[in-house]
Amino acid sequence: MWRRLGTLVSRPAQNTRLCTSLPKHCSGRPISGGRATIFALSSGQGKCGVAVIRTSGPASGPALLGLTTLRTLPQPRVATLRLLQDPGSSELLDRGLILWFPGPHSFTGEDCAEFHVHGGPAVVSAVLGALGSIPGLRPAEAGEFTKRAFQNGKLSLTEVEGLGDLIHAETEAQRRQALRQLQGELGQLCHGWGDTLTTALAHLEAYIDFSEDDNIEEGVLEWVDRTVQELRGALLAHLQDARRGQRLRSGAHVVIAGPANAGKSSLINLLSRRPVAIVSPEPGTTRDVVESAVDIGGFPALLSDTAGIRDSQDLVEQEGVRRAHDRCGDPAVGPPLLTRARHRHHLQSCCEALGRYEQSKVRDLALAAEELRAARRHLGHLTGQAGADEILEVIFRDFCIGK
Ligand SMILES: Nc1nc2c(ncn2[C@@H]2O[C@H](COP(=O)(O)OP(=O)(O)OP(=O)(O)O)[C@@H](O)[C@H]2O)c(=O)[nH]1
Ligand SMILES: [Mg+2]
Repeated sequence: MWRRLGTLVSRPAQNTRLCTSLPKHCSGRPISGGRATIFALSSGQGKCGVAVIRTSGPASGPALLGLTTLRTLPQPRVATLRLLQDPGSSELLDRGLILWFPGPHSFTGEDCAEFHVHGGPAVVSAVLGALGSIPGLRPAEAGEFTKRAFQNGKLSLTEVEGLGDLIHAETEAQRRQALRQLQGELGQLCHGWGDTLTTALAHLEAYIDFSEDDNIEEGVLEWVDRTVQELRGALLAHLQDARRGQRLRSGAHVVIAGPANAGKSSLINLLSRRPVAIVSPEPGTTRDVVESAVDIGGFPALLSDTAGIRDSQDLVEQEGVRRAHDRCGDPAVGPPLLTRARHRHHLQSCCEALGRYEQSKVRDLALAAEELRAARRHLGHLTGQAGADEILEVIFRDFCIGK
């Protein structure tokens, strides 16, 4: 919502999907039956001091050699200043830093190369064109670098989401929250819960299989019950966070409403630190809803100034008052925020399965064990261990090309 509704604040360039045109000679065929090697401009678009172009895949090494006059690959992870040339025509393209990251010690886990070139559009376009002329290389799709990092086990799904949020973070608090998620805090918590469930399930299955032979320690079932109860309590406590994480990520929408001439526009101007709405001693000044995205102590908020609520004969003002009533609305109504509602959904489903365990254990232990398995599957979906393809597609679609 923050990103979509923040109309009065200039949006950072990283939201823009980069439209890199396909180089003429781009074959995009993977070499030797392997995976295609992808390339893209990974830094922002437009004129700048330095632009970073990177590749990922098996042809990264040949690409690095092709664009430089090197005979052997440079030392891994050490920047080297080289002249860059077109591998076909040998025309000089630029002078820049090159970096070689052999897999698996790279962002994607594959062989990766980076070209730090001068950030002029012609330079970037020439280097991209040269890369596209190398067999096995093709332009990356949006989010493809991150997708490969996930597929190669370099990032969990919640870390991927954290990375996406970090790229889009506009305030300090959003940056901190995203970084925590990127560092894997949520994923680790879920892994811990998953491990607890696995242990409980193993004990329960052992009880089901061996208890009749008296080969099982006493109190196993009680231990499983207690563990499940504690886990359910921990999950419920986590769910009762008043959606703080989601709200921080998307920003709060605050409507400034009240009687005419109360000083609403003066307030939005003060909080925005600029004159977004007209202030005058005349009641009925504001007619249209005026929006301003602000950063209040690191927390994002979208403020809406509205027409003063009063009975008016003026038709234009009547429409303004009607619109003021519409933005106040019912805060409980409206579409849920899909991507991070995902976390809540899986935790909720996990809790429900644990609740059903409680009910079924008195009747049928095998059924109860099945509920523990279902609970564990939901946690797996959250971190991407049990990946649903359509969810992955939604998450990676939010990324820019080159990320
Ligand atoms: N004394 C005083 N005057 C204020 C204060 N805030 C605003 N005003 C004045 O009150 C008048 C109305 O202010 P606005 O900010 O335009 O009020 P509003 O609620 O947006 O008015 P409408 O859009 O007409 O509903 C202006 O002359 C302001 O200078 C305040 O805190 N103290
Ligand atoms: Mg006003």
